[in-house]
Amino acid sequence: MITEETVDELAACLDGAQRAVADTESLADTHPLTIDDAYAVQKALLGRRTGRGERRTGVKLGFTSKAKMEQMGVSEIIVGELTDAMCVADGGTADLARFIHPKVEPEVAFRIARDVDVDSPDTDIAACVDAVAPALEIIDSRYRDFRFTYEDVVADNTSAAGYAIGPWQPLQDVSDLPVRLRGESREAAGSTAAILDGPLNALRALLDMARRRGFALRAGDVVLAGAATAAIPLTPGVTTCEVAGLGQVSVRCV
Ligand code: 0L1
Ligand code: MG
Repeated sequence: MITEETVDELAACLDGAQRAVADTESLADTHPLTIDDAYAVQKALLGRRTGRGERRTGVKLGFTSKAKMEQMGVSEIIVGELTDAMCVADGGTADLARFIHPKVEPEVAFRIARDVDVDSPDTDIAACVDAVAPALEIIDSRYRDFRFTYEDVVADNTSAAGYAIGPWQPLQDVSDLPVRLRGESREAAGSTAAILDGPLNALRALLDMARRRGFALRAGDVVLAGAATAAIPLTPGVTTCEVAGLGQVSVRCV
């Protein structure tokens, strides 16, 4: 385990990169991290954000597709935290100047209805959720050219940079719904089944991670369950995610 001082130093580096909109080198060469180290850096990073007055709004899951897990050589999802500063209203505007090299993913979001007892073996995570919505996630790795190790990306709060949530709908079966992501010049199509064979499985994987990694899941939290297609670059103009039967959400980038 790296020292507390190093945890703070690495969190300051990643925080500085995000705030200065300037990429940084992978940490792997200079600071070989364990996965425990990486989550400690992520926690310190969130502490810096909340210390400046940002409010935590939920969590996001990454590596929820088999293809991405294989590419990274891992077998578990990664979890990052969301804050109100990352939230863009549905139909709202995001300033591209805030980001280094942003990409966007079509996702499904869940809303946690009550505080979750993550340590109880009897907890049924699906029963703690009351709504589901189409969502867009903006990812913006702080590492040069999006080149990172598994530990790097966890330390960097799993590239979390922004999100928008469409109209909340009552919880329903979202295990295999067609998804379309449309930017001004690129688009992608897929299915919610790409998210761990159904986003409810992603919720279950999140509960396991919450137990093992100490994430809180509280009433009102948003959970971004993972991407239904590969990310596309976030570019000027309108980007829309449509999930069949759920609705759509869009952001306009300037
Ligand atoms: O799925 C995701 O939200 C992406 C997680 C981080 C990996 C990346 O930046 O590509
Ligand atoms: Mg994502």
